[in-house]
Amino acid sequence: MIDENAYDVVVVGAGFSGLYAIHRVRQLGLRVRCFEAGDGVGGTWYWNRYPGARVDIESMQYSYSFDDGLQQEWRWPEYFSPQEDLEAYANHVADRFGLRSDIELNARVNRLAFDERANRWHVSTENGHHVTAKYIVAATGSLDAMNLPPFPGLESFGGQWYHTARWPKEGVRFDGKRVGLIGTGSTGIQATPVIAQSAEHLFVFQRTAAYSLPAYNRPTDPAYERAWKADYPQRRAKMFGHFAASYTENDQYRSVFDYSPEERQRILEEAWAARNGLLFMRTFSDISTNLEANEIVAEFVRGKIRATVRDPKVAELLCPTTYPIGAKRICMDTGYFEAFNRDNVTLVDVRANPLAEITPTGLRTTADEYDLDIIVFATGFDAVTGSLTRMNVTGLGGLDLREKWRDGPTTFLGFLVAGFPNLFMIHGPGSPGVLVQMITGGEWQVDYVTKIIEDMERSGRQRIDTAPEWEQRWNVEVEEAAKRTLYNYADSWYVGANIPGKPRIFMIYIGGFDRYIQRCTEQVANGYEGFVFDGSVPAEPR
Ligand code: N01
Repeated sequence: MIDENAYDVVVVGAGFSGLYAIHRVRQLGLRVRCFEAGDGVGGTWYWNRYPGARVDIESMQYSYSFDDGLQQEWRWPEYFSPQEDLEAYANHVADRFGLRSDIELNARVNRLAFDERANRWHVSTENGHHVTAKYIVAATGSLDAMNLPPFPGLESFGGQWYHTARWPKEGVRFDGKRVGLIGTGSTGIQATPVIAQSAEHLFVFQRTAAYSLPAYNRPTDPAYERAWKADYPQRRAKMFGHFAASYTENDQYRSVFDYSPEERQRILEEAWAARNGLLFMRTFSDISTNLEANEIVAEFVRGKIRATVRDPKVAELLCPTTYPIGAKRICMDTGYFEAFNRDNVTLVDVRANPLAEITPTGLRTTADEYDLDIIVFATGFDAVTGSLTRMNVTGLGGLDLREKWRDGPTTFLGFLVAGFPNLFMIHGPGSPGVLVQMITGGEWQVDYVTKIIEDMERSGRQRIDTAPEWEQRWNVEVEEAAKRTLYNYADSWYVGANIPGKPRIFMIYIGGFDRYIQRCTEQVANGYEGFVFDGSVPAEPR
């Protein structure tokens, strides 16, 4: 008799990687069930529906490549899509490929336990589902577990408060309201100008100023769309061979020091006027690797802030000076700095005067009190590991993933954890994750993992694992790649510095998507070197 609750594969999360994983697993003829915490599909683009939410990579690339019919027929109205267009696209994909019948919505996974005698995972959800599966594909997203710092007094607040990553579907009305926004990362920077348009007054509480570049969003030019669609296969192929999984017309750039100061200024001005944020960061080859080169570009960007913000004191406060440009994810905005020229927007420096408590009527810093009707927390995420550890995962011998990662995450090739067999992570720690264009990166990882599943099913294998020596070796590769850059100079979520007590480890492989593909492919081609099947003895790393 068939056990209705026994699946070959459980996919956790119906974001972009999860949706594609369902599709691929089905193509293998295996039984799949996807559990999704939200009441709709889209993952990041389902949850992050705060005002101004928009992707920072052009949508012609930030989209699936696996089906040419899909990429030819879909139309992106804007160059950088707003959240609602990305959510609509995820829904279209779910319908077009008939994925919904395998997705359980409103089902947050709260327990994953490996049964080593049966070689099966037991999966439970908050709303009472209990199933088993041979394999888990954890497509839980790098930026899913929201970070709400424990501000004292929050429960006493008499107004409304929201976290940007759990924004209500019906939206929030700001007109006539005094609003406090805490956090000036990518999210706060996108939300500020939109909230400012309707709020009676907006107070932006800034702890660290951020580098932000103009998005130059615009309606999609039909000629640009035609060019992409005519050339999609070639461009996608280039993306799969590109260090950032992106397509650029010209990646031939040189050191800052190859140019005279006047030439640099001209190049930067041209790039500022013509290139959107992420491309601007590729103006010179050494921006991310040489502090002196970086400072030249950082100072140029500070000059733009000073030229935009009328009040020199506010402008200076908005100038980031404590870390190199690009060492935190660069932000892209539409009118962020301009918003501080409005009479109804006030910047509050909570580095100098930290937030002390939330009060029944607003918020108190060590210097002042602010009466507020609404507080918006744009305070980010327990990134990369949070969505995995929050699921209560136990592997061989009952080992808890939180315990295993107490001193920082360890993985082999960013997708497998020793002692947690048959559990495949997409965009997991040690993978290129958010440092590459994530839809393409996710597609590649899903293809890789499903190929492994296919191989295992064909050869009758029950269990795939790795060994701590191989994790250590991979961690060294991840660390070495990070050391060649300036990323370690910032207290960012990349290193877990935004969560008190989280071990400081660079959690993302920055050696390049192309290099990552090569490394993953060669380990498999070398007879699955570094992997352990059915409890066999692992090979020693060379
Ligand atoms: O989160 P963040 P985010 N008191 O962690 C502040 C992606 N994304 O949601 O820097 C006061 O970057 C914190 O201050 P500090 C993108 O990858 C993409 O903005 O720690 N302030 C910081 O200012 C991005 O990197 C898009 O000193 C506190 C802010 O909150 C990632 O998501 C759009 C505080 C958090 O910034 C995360 O971005 C949006 C405290 N106790 C997001 N705790 C696009 O595609 C935190 N902060 C464009």
